[in-house]
Amino acid sequence: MKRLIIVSNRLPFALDSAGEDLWTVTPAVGGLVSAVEPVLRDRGGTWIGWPGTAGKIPQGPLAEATRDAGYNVVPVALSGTERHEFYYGYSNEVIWPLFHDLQNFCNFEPAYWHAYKQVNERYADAIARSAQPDDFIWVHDYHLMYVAQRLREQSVSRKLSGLTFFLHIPFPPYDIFSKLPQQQPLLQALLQFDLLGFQSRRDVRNLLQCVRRVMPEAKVLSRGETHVIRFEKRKIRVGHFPIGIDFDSFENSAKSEAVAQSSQQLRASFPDCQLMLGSDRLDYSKGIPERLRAFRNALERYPEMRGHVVLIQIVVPSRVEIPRYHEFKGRIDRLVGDINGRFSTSTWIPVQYHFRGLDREDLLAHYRACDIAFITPLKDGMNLVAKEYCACHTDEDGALILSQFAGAAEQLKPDALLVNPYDIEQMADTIVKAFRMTSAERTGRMKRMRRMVRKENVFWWVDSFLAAGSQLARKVPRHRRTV
Ligand code: GDG
Repeated sequence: MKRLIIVSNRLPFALDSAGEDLWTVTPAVGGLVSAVEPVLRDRGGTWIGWPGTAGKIPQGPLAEATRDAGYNVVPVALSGTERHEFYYGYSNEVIWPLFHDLQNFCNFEPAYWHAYKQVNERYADAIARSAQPDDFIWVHDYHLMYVAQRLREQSVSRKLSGLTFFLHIPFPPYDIFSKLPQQQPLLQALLQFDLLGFQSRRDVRNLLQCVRRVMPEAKVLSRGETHVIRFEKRKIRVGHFPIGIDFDSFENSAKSEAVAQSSQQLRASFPDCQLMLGSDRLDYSKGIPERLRAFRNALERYPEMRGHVVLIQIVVPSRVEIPRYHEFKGRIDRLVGDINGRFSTSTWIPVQYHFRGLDREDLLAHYRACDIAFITPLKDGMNLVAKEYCACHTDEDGALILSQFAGAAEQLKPDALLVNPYDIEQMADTIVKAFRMTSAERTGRMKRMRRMVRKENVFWWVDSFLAAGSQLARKVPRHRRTV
């Protein structure tokens, strides 16, 4: 088995200074960490990333934080300015909104691109220092799309057996991607990897379309679901690898006595009510205002729901340093205030709103207690919350309302209730449909969704990606040229 080297923007925890020589270690929250951490813990290897603190890295606290991790950690140091322009700037004010089709939210500040390249080169240098020829190098996500360019330029990649990349967020269609000032160098950099993995067929389709339009010298060859791009005398494989969750771990924890008790307590706090759950990082791509407006619309148009349904909305603080995120929180606060102000009675408050992360046990208790999950991203690479909700419904009850623009919709669509997050009335009607759904129908749907989530779990995801990566050394089959 090859040694696995994971490279991501951040390490799976953050070191924070709590005074002179005092450091706190906070586990990172988010989809990438939830998916990759159990895998590396299971197989061992190395994780390269930023440890969450600007400037010099405190070696003692870092060693302490990673002593029992089960894998090695290689920190990448970034200055405050680099962090600002690379992370908040290019990654989160250009790529994140653009790749979620929200081009009006982009700030195409030229300095951000220079910082992005420079910081990517820093990560590339860390890879060059840590990797051995036989290692499997797996670079993750939109912050690090330029890393392989540097490794190729320095001919380091020739010594490595395979350089692979997985994009956790969606890849946009050409009409959107073509707004990016750096469309050509960015695509060229992506084509320096040997394997490019995406969450869904939609993303693969979009990437191939962009390559055809922006890089006419590259040839796209496809056979069924296998795609190869020939570029600069190299072959780059492209595929979709829908990310999964550690199903057994969620299921077992959800069955535990502690989670069962918290879940019962939660249910008992809302007698005669169906509980509906939304749980997201604070992000405008997650469709939280649209969800609240749909809930308000349902309460307006279906008065029989008043007093009988509660929306529990958890918003985990994220990227609050970016002004747009701060304003966005204000919007959510006002909508929650409006709904609760208009509809609350002395015995019922329609929206329970938490602006904080819950600990894992509490989160699982919420998954287990809620009759309906209401997940409405405007666009999402996958959306793990949808899968975690299914894994925790060990009673095989529970309805899932899911945006048609979440990557997870491709896998869950026969049994999830799919909605267009821009269609407020359709979402409101779907809430009512889930609210009225018979127990037999919910169970049938939940059973099938759980079967899929259990089978295509995070270990299946890693295995399929590694299997595709290990074919790199072999001869690529002849492909039909597609236009
Ligand atoms: C990116 C892509 C893709 C949520 N609330 C709490 C909490 N969480 C955890 C969930 C879940 C994760 O955060 C969120 O994952 P998502 O997939 O929903 O979203 P992103 O963070 O945007 O992730 C996404 C993912 O990468 C993986 O490829 O699916 O499309 O955007 O695991 O459990 N965790 C804790 N407390 C909370 O309150 N502890």
